[in-house]
Amino acid sequence: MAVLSTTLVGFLILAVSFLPSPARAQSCPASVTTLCSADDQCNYALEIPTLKMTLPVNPRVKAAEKDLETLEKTFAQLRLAVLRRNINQEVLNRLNEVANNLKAVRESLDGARERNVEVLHAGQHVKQDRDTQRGLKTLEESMDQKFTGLKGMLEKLLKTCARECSSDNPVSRGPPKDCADVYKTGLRENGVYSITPNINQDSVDVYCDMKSGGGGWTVIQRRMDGSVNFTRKWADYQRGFGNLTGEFWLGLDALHEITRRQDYVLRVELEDWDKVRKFARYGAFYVADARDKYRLHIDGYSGTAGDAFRFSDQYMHDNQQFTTYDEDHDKYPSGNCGRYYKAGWWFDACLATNLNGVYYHGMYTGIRDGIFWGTWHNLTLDDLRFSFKYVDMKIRPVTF
Ligand SMILES: [Ca+2]
Repeated sequence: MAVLSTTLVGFLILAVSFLPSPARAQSCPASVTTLCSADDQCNYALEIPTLKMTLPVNPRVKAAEKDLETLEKTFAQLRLAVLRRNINQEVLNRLNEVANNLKAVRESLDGARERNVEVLHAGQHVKQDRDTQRGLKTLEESMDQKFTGLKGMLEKLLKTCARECSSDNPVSRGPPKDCADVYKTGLRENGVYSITPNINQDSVDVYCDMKSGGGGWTVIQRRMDGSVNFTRKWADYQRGFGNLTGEFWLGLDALHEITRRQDYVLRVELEDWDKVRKFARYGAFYVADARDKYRLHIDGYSGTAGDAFRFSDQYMHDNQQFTTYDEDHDKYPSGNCGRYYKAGWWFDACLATNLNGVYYHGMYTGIRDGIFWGTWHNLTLDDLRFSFKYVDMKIRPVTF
C-alpha cells in the first residue's frame, strides 16, 4: 500500500512522492489502489482530484507596482511644477519622454498582473506556467532597467526645475487674483467681479459663485440655455466669449494666469433633462500657457458624475493641448476633433468629455457632438443621444 502526496514547492514546482504509511491515507486527497497479479507484480492506479494551485502574488511584481505608483505620483507633482513655470522646449521634451516611459512600464505591469491571474487559474497546465515564470523573469529584468532610467531622468528634471523655477512667490498682496480673494474681502454675493490674476496685465471680469460649497469659486464655463454658440475659433477661446451672467467661456489666457500661481481645484456640475444632478471634483487643475497650447493638467477625481476627464488610457484628456476647428493640437492624426465635435476642448483622439459641445434641448441623433460626459448613466437609447440641460465649471484654490 502506498500513498500519494502532492507538494507545491516555491513558485511552481510540483513534486510527487510515494510515502509507505497507511495511516496517512485518510488525510491525502489522492487515492491509490493496487492491482496485483498472481505472479506478485503489482501495478498502482492513482486517482488524483483536479489539482488546485494557490500561487503567491509574485513579490517582484508587487514591489514594482509600488515603485511605479511612487514614481507616477512624483512625476505628476513634478510635471505640474514644471508646467507652471517658464520652461524651455528641452525640458518639455524630456517630460514627455518620462511620461511615455511611465506609460510603457504601467502597460507591462498590467500585462504581468493579468498573466499572474492566468497562472492562478491554470490548474494543471504546468508547462504554460513555466512559460509565464520565464516571462516574469524577463519582465523583472527589463523593469529594473526602466526604473533605473526613469529615476535618472526624474533627478535631472528636478535639478533643471530647481534652477529655472524658483522665482515665483505664490502668495502676494494686492488686488484680488480670483473669486477666492474677492470672497476673503468680505463680498459674499454671487455675481460679476473684477480680478487681476497678473498684476502686469489688465484686470478681468469674472462670475463668482459665492454660495455653493463654501463659495469663493471662479466660474470658468457655463451652459444653461443654448443662447451662445460654442463652435468658435482659437482666438475666441483664448480671450473668452459669451455673457458672464448666462452662457460663457472665460478664456484660456485668463485660465492660465489664474491657475499658474497656486494649486486649484476644479468642480464640474452637470444636470440632465431628467433633472438628475451630479458633480465631478478634481484636486488638481492647471492650464499651461499659449506656447504649450494651453495644455491641461487634471488629476485627483472625486464625486458622483464619474471621471470622464481621465476616462482611460485611450481617452485621456489630462496632458492634452487645446484644439479648435482652426487650430489642431489633438491626438487624432487624420482629422481635427474640434471640427468634428464642433467645440474647442482638450481633445485626445477624440473624447470622453466635451463640455463645450453643441447645446441640444434634450435628445439628438448622429455624431455625438452635444455636451458630453462619458461616464454619465444614460447617454444613448437606441440611436438617440442625450445631452445636458445645465453644466458649469468652476475653480478655487486648494488652500481655500
Ligand atoms: Ca488632429
